[in-house]
Amino acid sequence: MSRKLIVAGAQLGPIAKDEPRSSAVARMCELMRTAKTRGAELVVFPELALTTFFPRWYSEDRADMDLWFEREMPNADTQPLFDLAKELGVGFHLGFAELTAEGRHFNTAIIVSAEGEIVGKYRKIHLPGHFEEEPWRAFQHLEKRYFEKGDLGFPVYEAFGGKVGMCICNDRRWPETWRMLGLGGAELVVLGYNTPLHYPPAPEHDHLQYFHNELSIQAGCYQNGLWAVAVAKAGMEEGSELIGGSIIVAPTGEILAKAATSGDEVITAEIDLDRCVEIRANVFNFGLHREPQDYAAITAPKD
Ligand code: CDT
Repeated sequence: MSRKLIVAGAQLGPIAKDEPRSSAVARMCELMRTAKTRGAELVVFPELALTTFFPRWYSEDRADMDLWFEREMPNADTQPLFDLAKELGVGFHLGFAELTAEGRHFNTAIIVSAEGEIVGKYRKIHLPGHFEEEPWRAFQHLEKRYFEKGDLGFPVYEAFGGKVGMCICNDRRWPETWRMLGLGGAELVVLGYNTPLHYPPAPEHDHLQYFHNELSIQAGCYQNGLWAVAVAKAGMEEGSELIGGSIIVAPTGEILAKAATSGDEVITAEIDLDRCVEIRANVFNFGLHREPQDYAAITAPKD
């Protein structure tokens, strides 16, 4: 049986601070309809897709930020997306800020089936940025202050006829993320990102933001023999410009589709999950060529 499917990346343009979730969801529903007309079975939305990228603002009392978090999923604001997925028979991946019943805060992503059911969850492990206000920055990046490190590891789920894993934004820069997902058998990795064009600690690298995005994702795909759909929230958002460049990447590392704008845009590609074998049976045959006994430093506790 063929394991080909059409996947879509639904890039979002900026979401204003005062834009209600209902508006963001309406935009996503529109993108999902477009993806469906192109035959997509899975639509990938960005990280923290329901609101503006709120970690750019400091609050001494972190409870002030709870308004950006979802206490339930689905909820009244996101139910239309789940309903449309079911109506169209399209699955999706969505990033959002999660506030649990126990009061824990995570940067979370889910996979939702074509029946509108949540079938997978991931909580971001590599949280970038800083804990305290750093007024010298043009804008803050307070993910370390507002989120707890994810506690689910790097799970891989049976979905869309294959094995699907997730990571979120900064995770994509870490080879350990991809190797954990590859070792877990992932054939497709879906991820969203909010990446400012300006990196305050090393502004001399600003012109490399798109390059580093592609470099990380293409390497992750090739070195683990898997597909990826990586999707931006892009454009000038509350004075901070976020990169676009959403891409669909093959297990060979080749980019098959790429966004051309910094706004709401759908990219699609047909992917064949059986093509993972081209890499996994050859240059990255883990069983034959990996030498984990020589990799101990990778999992040793950090200083
Ligand atoms: N959202 C997110 O993880 N963004 C980071 C920004 C750079 S680190 C401050 C990223 O890795 O793209």
